[in-house]
Amino acid sequence: MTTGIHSRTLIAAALFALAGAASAQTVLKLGYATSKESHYGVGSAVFCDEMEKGTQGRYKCQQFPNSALGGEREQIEAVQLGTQDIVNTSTGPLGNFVPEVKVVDIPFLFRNYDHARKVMDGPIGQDILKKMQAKGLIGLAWTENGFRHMTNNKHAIVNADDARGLKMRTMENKVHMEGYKTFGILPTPMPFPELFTALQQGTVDGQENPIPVILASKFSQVQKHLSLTGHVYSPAVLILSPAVWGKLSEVDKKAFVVAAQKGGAAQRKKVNDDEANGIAQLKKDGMQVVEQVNGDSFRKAVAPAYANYAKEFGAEKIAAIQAVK
Ligand code: EAX
Repeated sequence: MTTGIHSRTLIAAALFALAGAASAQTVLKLGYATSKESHYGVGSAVFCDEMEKGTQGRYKCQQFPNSALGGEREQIEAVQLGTQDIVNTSTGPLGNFVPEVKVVDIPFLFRNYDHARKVMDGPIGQDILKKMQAKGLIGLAWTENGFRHMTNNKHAIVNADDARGLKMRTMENKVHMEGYKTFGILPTPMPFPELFTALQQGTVDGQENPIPVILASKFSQVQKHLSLTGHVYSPAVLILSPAVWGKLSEVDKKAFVVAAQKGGAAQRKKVNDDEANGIAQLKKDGMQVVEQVNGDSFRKAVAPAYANYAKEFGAEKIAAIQAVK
């Protein structure tokens, strides 16, 4: 009798353990700079859904929008350390971790969205994604932040000369800062979470960001002028911690990558929508918008910086990116 009860207890315990294993779910912390409704939020939501489905619910996300886990540099650091699992981040501070990324941050390198997306999805972009691994970061897929435009509180910017002397917040990105100096801008690097207050208090005259960020962060409340300078493309990327990646089966690894690619596609689609509808909204919100910027004046100003870029990244590399049709 005693043995009977004992074995029944064992069987029950074994069944309980099995059920536990089947329903075990790992919750991964995913952070990004802007709101849940923004392009980052849309892309992250699709990634999370697809990742959960693709792993039959073994993995799911807990999302931390609005820089709740810190600035992008801090979040990349945390993912590298494994204290955060995933970040959907612009390449802004990423070149400080993975130098190979920096080449895609060169101003006026990409002609338009089509060109930029082709490069990121092609061999050059995919090669950069793989390079992250050696630095303790798993680049799952490129997402997107968008072409950056200037806003400020002083005056309209039509020509590069109009930007001269403006104190502008930039990302913590040397490639940008070097380029922007050729416009006469005084670049002031600052983490994104400090930006709204800095604009509000006039610590800086302006900033530059894609339309989806300007919209989501309500910069129209603290900035009068917007110029569609499109002076640089801002890629973004879903990065996973190697601590998580190392535990995934080959099948789950594939599911994460496919989910990230779908997230990236959704994020780009939201960027398209914001580009199409956002400018009208920002005008409604009171911004003065210069749509016809003298792009040639900016390209001419930045040309001398290309000599340094060529020295740092190789003229062939830059030419190879420009040559993508
Ligand atoms: O990634 O820091 C920035 O200006 C970024 O464009 C923004 O946080 C979204």
